[in-house]
Amino acid sequence: MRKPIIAGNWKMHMTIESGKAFVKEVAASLGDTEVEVVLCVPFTLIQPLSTAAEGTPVKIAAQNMHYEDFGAFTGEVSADMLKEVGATYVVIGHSERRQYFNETDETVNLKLKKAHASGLKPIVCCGETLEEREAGTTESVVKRQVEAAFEGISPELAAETVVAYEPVWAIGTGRTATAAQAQEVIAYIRSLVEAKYGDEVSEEMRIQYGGSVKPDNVEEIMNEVDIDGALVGGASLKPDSFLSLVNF
Ligand code: G2H
Repeated sequence: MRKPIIAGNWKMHMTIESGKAFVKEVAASLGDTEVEVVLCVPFTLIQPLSTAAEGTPVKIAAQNMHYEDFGAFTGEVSADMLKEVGATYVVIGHSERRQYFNETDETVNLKLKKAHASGLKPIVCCGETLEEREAGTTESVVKRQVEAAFEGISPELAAETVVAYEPVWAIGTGRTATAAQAQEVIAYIRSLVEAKYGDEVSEEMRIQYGGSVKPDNVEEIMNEVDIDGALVGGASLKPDSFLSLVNF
């Protein structure tokens, strides 16, 4: 049985004060949730929110990292640095990183290896653009991204990796993939994992859907057999809305 994972991706939003208040409010309402609850926050919020979330089910994630341990990489942050300030998870290869910051399949793979080596739990993103979907290349694009990401990753570490399928055309556009569309691609991703690692790993791996998930569509999405969670941007910025997602 895979534990559902609902992750809020705050992107470049929130402050230390609003973030702390958010964590307090959400944690107070969570109780003994069966869901893994993660907040992917800007770098500057990781330490204060990790402290605020201590003793609660809320886990804090970074939205990016560098794949080297240290060095002359102005503006970058390493996996060990993220661990040091309390991050549990790290998002790798979000489409906005791929689109605006030159993230490639190769850097995604290097980051995935480094995250695991440092004891951070990676959430690896993949997904096709609108042009790619319309050209009928969704599966080949996702296959390329997933195979590149997991190059050289052991079965044990693959099983501990979370994959987020986020079709780029559904991100922040209000245009959600239907639950059936999301299920179709996520089942395909699981089949790729099975082909590479076998049954056990593919059954264990959690795969999220992301792209305009909201309180009114989360249940339908989570009801799909291969979908184990959601990576949510806009609808994760208000405690009420985020709680509705967690309580799908
Ligand atoms: C996709 C998602 C969060 P939104 O980027 O990763 O954002 O829910 O706003 O589409």
